Amino acid sequence: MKCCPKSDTSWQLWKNSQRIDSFVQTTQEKIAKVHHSASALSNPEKLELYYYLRLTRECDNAILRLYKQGKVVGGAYTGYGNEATAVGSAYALEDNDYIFPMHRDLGAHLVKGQTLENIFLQQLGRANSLTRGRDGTGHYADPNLKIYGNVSHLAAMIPMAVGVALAVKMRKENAVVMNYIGDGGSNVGDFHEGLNMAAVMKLPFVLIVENNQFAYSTPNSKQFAAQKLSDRAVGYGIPGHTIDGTNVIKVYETCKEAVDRARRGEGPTLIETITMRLHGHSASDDASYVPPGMIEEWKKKDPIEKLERILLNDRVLNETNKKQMEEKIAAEIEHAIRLAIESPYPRGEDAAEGVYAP
Ligand SMILES: Cc1ncc(C[n+]2csc(CCOP(=O)(O)OP(=O)(O)O)c2C)c(N)n1
Repeated sequence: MKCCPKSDTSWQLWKNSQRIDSFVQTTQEKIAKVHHSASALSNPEKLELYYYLRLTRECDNAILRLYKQGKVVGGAYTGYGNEATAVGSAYALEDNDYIFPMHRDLGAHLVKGQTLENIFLQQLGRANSLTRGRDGTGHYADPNLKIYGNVSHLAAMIPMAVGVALAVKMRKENAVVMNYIGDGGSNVGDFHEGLNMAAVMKLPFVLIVENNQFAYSTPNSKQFAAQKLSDRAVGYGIPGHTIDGTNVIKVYETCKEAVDRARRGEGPTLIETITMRLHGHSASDDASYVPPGMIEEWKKKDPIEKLERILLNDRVLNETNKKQMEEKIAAEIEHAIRLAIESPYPRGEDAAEGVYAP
């Protein structure tokens, strides 16, 4: 979780400027705000989760806007509907833990400490982006933050992430590897090989299966016959959970338990989060294959509105601090986009740089 980030993240800036402590209701809660010590979240931490959910959603909106303006390099993939899974899971991690997110997990990048500047430099394919303009999506690695962005071939990332978990164990690092896969990706052979090895070797590994009902246009019913994807955990001899992936607090609590277990050396956990991909697969997909009414029905469980209702009810959030947060997020995103737009594209003559060994 990021209540005390080491880096000067946008959250820290927002927190400082808005005096988040004034939202803390009681001194007792301040005392309880011990970094990573318990799975029960304090009010400032819940507010922080809300901030990350909103930041993720607004980043996605900005990416879609830039895509429509022809400025995004390649496709645009949002995490609409998956935000609580991405944010709640990454919030359970420490700075020295590793993430291998997939294409719906912008929220996990942000919680892990990725800057908005880097996100937009990457989206706009600029020379000073993490891939030096060679890719426009989350397919990047940032070893400083221990973020290893998704491998395009679905599930190929799982054995890689398990390999890192093996290295962690061999080096006796106090770290956990969290890896994400979709319902579709979970049916690829690498899923079995990776998870089986992690289980047999009791590696510090947590696999999140984001079951958002569709793999591109293929519904769950045409992908697998199991009732729950977490039932597969039995075959590996590890714990498996199926939870509401739109409830960020539930996601955090379940992941925290799994992360703690992995850190104690007790091996991996499989967590299936049930959610819905509220957009098409990418900006060029209108999702017309989704049965009528299904998206509308799931919008009632929007992860952000769900947490917002809780926070308003508990008076952690009010119209004033909500508006302040909205304005701050909008300004931060605008600033990052401006920086990215003013940055140069890579030069043609540098195209082979970093591709071949000297
Ligand atoms: C092995 C493989 N097959 C097909 C693809 C093309 N592809 C990219 S994303 C995607 C859908 C993935 O669905 P899912 O795993 O459920 O994740 P979601 O996009 O729904 O979040 C497909 C088919 C791929 N990248 N890799």
